[in-house]
Amino acid sequence: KKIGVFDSGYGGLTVLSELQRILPDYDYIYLGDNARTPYGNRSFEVVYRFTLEAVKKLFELDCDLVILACNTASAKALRSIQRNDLHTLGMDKRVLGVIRPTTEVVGKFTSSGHVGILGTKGTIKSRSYLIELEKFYPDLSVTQLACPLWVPLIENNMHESVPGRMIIQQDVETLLSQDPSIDTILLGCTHYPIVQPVIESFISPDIQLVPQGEIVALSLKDYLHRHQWMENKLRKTGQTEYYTTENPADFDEKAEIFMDCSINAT
Ligand code: DGN
Repeated sequence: KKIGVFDSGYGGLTVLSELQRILPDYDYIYLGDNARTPYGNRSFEVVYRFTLEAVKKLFELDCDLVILACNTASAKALRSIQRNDLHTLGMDKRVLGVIRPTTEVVGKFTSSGHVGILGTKGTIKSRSYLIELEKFYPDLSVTQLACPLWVPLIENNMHESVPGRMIIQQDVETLLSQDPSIDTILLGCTHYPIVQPVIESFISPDIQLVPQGEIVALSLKDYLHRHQWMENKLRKTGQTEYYTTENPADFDEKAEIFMDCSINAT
């Protein structure tokens, strides 16, 4: 059995890279729903339907464990799939998201106790981070901001252009103006590690940016350690296959923005 990694587009590749680095022995299948990306502005029902289709496809491709490497899908679809669909799709299968593992550790990065969260409109409006953080770190002061233009900028490789940089800087400054005590910014969208160098070029070095890839990979490592029945059935040949719902040649070309290696998608 393989580990499925799903995102609405390319963003989940930043999580996949960290999974491959930290857990290199397992076999992965990446699925990007590039034909219907972005999910950021879509309704709850639509994100749920699309994500469920992706999970079913990954189960058919022999993945018994699927990571929703997309905050929007994790915020809007994960709970419903876990509650309503898993028992019909197979009790021996699991679907995990990226929000819970991130919120479990994010409080450890801050000394001021003031954290900022950047994400898509869907993630921010769902309030999932606020709800989860409240459970783990009730004293944390959390300010969140939606950055609806970032995913299209990144997917079109425009994030380093002058207008791209201006938009990114403006959003980060808006967040910081809402709470100047923020010392930690969570990049709550799997696309955003791509713009980390852009943010670092203008932000104070005292502010820490927290991408999710490594956090999710370490959390999966821990999960597999605690769930040996799942770990035992995972194939370990260190291979990854890539699937897209759009044109595979386009996927291969753009994926290079997100990964160091070149790939060959189906
Ligand atoms: N990468 C997705 C996330 O983490 O929310 C967002 C992609 C999108 O469809 N907007």
